[in-house]
Amino acid sequence: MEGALTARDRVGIQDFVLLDPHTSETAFMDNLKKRFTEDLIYTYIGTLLVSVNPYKELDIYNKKQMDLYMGVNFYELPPHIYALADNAYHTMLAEANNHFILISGESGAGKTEASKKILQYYAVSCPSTTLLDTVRDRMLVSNPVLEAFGNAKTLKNDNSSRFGKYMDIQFDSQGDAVGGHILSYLLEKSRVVHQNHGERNFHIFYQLVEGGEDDLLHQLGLERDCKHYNYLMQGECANVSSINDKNDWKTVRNALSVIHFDESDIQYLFGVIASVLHLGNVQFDVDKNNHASMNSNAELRWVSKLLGVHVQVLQEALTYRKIEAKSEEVLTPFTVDHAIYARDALAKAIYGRTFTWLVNRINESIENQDSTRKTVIGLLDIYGFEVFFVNSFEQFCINYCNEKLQQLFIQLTLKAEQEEYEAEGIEWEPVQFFNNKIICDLVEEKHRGIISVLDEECLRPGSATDLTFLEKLEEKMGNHPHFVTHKLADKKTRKTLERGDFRLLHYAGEVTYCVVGFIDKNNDLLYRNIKDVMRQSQNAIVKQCFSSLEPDSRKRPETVATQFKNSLLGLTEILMSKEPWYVRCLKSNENKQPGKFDDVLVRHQVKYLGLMEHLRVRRAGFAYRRRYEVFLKRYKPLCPATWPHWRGVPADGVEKLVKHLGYQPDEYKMGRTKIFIRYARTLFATEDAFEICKHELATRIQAKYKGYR
Ligand code: AOV
Ligand code: MG
Repeated sequence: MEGALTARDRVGIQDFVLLDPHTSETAFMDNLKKRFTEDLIYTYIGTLLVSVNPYKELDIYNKKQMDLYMGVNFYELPPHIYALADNAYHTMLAEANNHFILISGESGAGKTEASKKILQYYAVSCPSTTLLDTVRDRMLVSNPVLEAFGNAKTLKNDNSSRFGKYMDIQFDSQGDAVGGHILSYLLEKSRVVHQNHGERNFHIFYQLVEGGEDDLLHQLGLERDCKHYNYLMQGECANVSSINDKNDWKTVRNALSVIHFDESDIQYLFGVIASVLHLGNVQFDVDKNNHASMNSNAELRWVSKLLGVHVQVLQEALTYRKIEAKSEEVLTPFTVDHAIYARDALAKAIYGRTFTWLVNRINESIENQDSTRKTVIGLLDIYGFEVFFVNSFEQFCINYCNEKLQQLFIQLTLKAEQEEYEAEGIEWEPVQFFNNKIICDLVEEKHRGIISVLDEECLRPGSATDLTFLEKLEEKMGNHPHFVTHKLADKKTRKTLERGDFRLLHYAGEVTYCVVGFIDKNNDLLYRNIKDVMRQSQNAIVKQCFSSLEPDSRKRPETVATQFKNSLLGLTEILMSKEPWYVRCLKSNENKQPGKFDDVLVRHQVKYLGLMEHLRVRRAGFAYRRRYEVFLKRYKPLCPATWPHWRGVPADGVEKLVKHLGYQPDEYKMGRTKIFIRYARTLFATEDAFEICKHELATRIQAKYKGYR
């Protein structure tokens, strides 16, 4: 039919590798958009899955779909997150090794949703025994609990992850999901005491205030209205249309019982949450000596009651600093600013440590007790790259983390490719990537990187300030191509920078960081006497959180940035020991608008995520590779010698098959276990021939059956 659109024209091509070998970025974008318009949000680049956030519910995540994808070859069905999950799973089982799925993309691109879908797929689809169902239930419900405590509304995403999460899902040799383990990374604690306009504190606070039962609120001394609480109102957006705190409260409450929280745990846990809300309302007065003073007011009494510490002791800890001088203890009164600082530091510490406690408790409940060998699939869902109007220490850490993951992606894709060609005895031409190692080094290099400079300033007693930190950076980084400040900039760029800023040219774009608060946040100091008081707490969670071995108090604790750097190093090692799968999430538009595809925004992400380069790498030597058995199984109807059965060695069958199809010698190479096909068009032609053949076969079979009737 002339003029009519074929299905392929309409829905695009489901694997970019099958596009014309000289695919331009424009053709790439056209394909992505075409598919997105048809609600086809997934497209492959080989085995990598590209996902574009549709910002609307699609009817593609249900049991029926899960069943459809179970055990099916990657390319037989439309691209789907289930297909990737299923392939990782079956490869893990077949090869008895560990895998991980790296989900990346900027804030709001769909990482957390993708990771939930994968976990659901494993929990629902894998074989199971009744005994294990409870572990799976617990793994599933750990999600809403951790999201309640670790996610928040930001300007980018109404459910933004404010911590990094790596979850190992453990499988036994039968393929049963038998347990899990979660590692969490740097929670954005500063959010507890401060939120920017249009943002919220962590969800759990609103859930408790909006959804908590009357009795519970009464016991915690809370009013059912967020506007009473300073820590909830700074962003002036307690109510968000996309969030139903009341319902979410029910989900979380129910989940807590599934993971075996008893009534006393619940009391203590929400005692902590409520104590933070009351702390935020504690105010200080100035006395005649310009020192902070306070009456033991109702809010303070609630904090003391909920934390189980004496009110006077608490009051003293919030208004005086205890310094040990020789054998004496000296109490130095705080100014109001200091007292506010100490109060906020306490709120952050209680919340941060409780979050860690919660992760540990969840781990206990999803842990698999038996010691038989297990293989794992690790799911990595971290906070995505983010740029706000004002960016601070938190964005610096988050964006550094994304920089590290991009580096890992680069290393693994190149490494994997090289190793595969080598193992199969195939020669190849490497493709050049933009290597962001230069930016990772700029941030993390020992003695020279930004984190080292920051740590040095944090350790320098007395006169170090955020601005001296900036000066040191200017001295050290000088003419680094990815670093600029007002002082170092040329005339044009200078206009876009304030004096207290430094700008990094990240792989994903420029970010201007305001240095204010870097030193404090990196030090994350909590005065000793406050810690001592918390150690006496009658609230079992708080007591436990503060009693665990404190590092030697004479040694300086590691700074926040250094701890984070080391934990990312640990994560990289964990991941490097496993087989990678990738989901690259793209944000379709900045306004969370359903079905809107912003070309400029998407193109930018395609660029910095290196998708075109990845495509080129996939093609550099050979666009496609398939194990001989798999290739033969699919295409054997195309050759009389292999259809319906090939009884010899699969490689010989494949050789016969491709010769019959007329493959030219330059079009393919026979590796040790796989056939490598150089051009996509070759496979494309084979695929087309297969479609026709399938159709003919089906028609013949139908005709045959008709004959019987
Ligand atoms: P993120 O994890 O990548 O951001 P999310 O996974 O939280 O992003 O997605 C943001 C929002 O986009 C979700 O709350 C959904 O409304 C919508 N969304 C994402 N994926 C889908 C999908 N497959 N189908 C329908 N809607 C979707 V961040 O945690 O901020 O880096 O730090
Ligand atoms: Mg997220």
